[in-house]
Amino acid sequence: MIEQIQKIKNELSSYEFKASDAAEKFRIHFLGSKGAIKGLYSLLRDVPNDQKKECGQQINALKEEAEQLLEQAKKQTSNTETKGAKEDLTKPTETKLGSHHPLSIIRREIIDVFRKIGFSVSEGPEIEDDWHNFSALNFPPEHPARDMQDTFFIEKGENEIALRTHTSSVQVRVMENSTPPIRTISPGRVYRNEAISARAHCFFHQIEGLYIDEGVSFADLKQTLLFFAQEVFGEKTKIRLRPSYFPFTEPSAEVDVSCTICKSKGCNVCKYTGWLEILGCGMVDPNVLEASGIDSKKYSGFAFGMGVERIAQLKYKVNDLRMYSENDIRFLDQFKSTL
Ligand code: 2NM
Repeated sequence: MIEQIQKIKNELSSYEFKASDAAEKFRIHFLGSKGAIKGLYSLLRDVPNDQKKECGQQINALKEEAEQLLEQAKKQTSNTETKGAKEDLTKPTETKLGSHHPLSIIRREIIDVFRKIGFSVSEGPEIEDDWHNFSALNFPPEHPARDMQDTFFIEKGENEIALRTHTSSVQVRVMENSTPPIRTISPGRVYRNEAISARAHCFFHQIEGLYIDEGVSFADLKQTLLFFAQEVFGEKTKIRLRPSYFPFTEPSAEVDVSCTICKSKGCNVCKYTGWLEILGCGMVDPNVLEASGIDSKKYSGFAFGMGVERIAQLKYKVNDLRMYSENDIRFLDQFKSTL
């Protein structure tokens, strides 16, 4: 008898609950009306009287142990069952939509405006040689932009390599590799060696435009920029051009749009002038055309360049340039677009 009790005791302690119906299987096996423990009680009849008490106590203890195990097993299966119900794997997941970066939205908008009037998009390397970033663009050897203080150099010496300081370098490549008519805009990131503040950063984004054909005039430039300004800032927008200087254009001009914020009445954004500076432009210097293999007697062209951050600042009233590269979700989340 004792041996039999021990056998079932061992079986009980090594029992493994496997499937979800394991508790019921366990109950039938040990505690059922034809189960192992019930069987022990019927054997108790044949046990000699002086051992009956001892055996009975042991069987009772065994039964109690089995009942406890059963309770535990039941709890566990019901736990996993309710857990399973909570995590319905067929339930659609919650999708939180991201948003486009404000600079991407503005870039796309500007590209779309120029696409309407026949401009293509050209891109080029951010790491440039001296020729494409400076020499071909009529920068004299001693020009301050070539200084370490303004440009990030990667290699100095015979063949200087630097991070491009403007996307005009892309347009030199376009001029070298194609024949007019050329109508292209070059969006991209550019680098300047500046201390980072609200108003300056060591990189920013430009979109430069180039139009070369026979008989392209300054009037074509003005009309193109007026179209651009009215598409981006509204049809009532006016532009004005002020004389300026760039190495690669002659004549050169700075372009202002009528203040979109105060409608030219005067506010702190336009510093009470009624005008906002948005880009630089000019007629491509014949030296630049010739350097890229374009006959400057036959062809003329205009070019312009603008900062994407500047346009975004005016459209979104973001006054700290650092916002654009901090990746703060609270900032980025505000620009929802179907771009
Ligand atoms: C500007 C202002 C004026 C410009 C010049 C050229 C090129 F390649 F044709 F020479 N591309 N972009 C240009 C002209 C850029 O940015 C303020």
